[in-house]
Amino acid sequence: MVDNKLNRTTKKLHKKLFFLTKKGFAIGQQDATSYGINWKHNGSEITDRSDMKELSDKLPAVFGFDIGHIELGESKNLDSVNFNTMRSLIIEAHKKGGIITISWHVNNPSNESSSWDTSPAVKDIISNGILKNKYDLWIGRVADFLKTLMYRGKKIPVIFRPFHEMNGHWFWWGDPNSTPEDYKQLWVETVELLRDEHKLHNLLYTYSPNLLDDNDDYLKYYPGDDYVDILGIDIYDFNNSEDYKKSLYNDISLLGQIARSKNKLYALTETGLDKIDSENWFTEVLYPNLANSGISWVLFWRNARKSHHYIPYKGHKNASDFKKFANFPKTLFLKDIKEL
Ligand code: BMA
Repeated sequence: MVDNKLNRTTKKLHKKLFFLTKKGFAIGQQDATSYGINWKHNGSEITDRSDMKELSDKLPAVFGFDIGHIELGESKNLDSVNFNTMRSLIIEAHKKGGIITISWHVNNPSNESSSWDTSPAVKDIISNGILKNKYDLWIGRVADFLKTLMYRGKKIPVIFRPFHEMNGHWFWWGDPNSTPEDYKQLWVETVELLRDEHKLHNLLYTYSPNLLDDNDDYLKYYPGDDYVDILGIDIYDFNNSEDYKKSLYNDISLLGQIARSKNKLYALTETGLDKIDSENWFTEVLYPNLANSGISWVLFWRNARKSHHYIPYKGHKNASDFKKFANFPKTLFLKDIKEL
């Protein structure tokens, strides 16, 4: 484990994530309770509305959030979710027995543009570079938020997944905008700030590259066994189910081999087919590749709007396929993981 002072509830979550793979894999969605198609949480009352629940009568087991823009001291994240609402939703999900995972679409510290601004920055943060003071301030704001995620006097376990898809070519922290060595150093310094300086002992650190191209090496940016708790991968279907199935099969098999050799957990940390136009996608494309894969969870991306969503909503033409998937033996929702 990255943190030998991990709190008890986080250790328990880590065990549970191993244990649940004996039954199946947990189902998650990004921003599942923050908003959906044509609705948004109003922030004042606690509700557990979720497109997934409206459709299948089941809440997800894994609740994904993103803290992009917390570093700027803003009140809302990059997708307009208010951080106070996010905190309440995290506490509520944890209280119900849910698993929390947080990604961080952090802005580029060199010019404060978005994560997708590829101006070089990593080399100027690490080893006391010129952006180090700003980065320390930003990590301080991340830590301040994470410290407020408390339930019954204890810090809520969080699966933290920073600097993802580093082998894609779109983020400032990834290829070709940072060398693997610099990326690893940034990761290590980030862990040390959160764990040692800010004394956060409720985080499981997850490394998650994007799907592997032919020449990609899963471990190219891997900061080392002492700095990663969970191995992840993000794989999307871009309307070519044959390619997607191949990637799922090949990449998750490899991920499983690597993870098992290191005795670590592994997960499909982001996936989906935007708008789900193809029939039987959940039951025929996705499920057969995940059923015996050994992953702890799968996280579908967000239901932002009719032109960008990953779970069918009520009345969607492929709604019944998701309902069928939700009743398959290995898909584990909130109720299923609570009973474990
Ligand atoms: C992307 C899209 C964007 C969003 C970003 C962070 O995949 O969904 O609209 O801003 O994730 O959530």
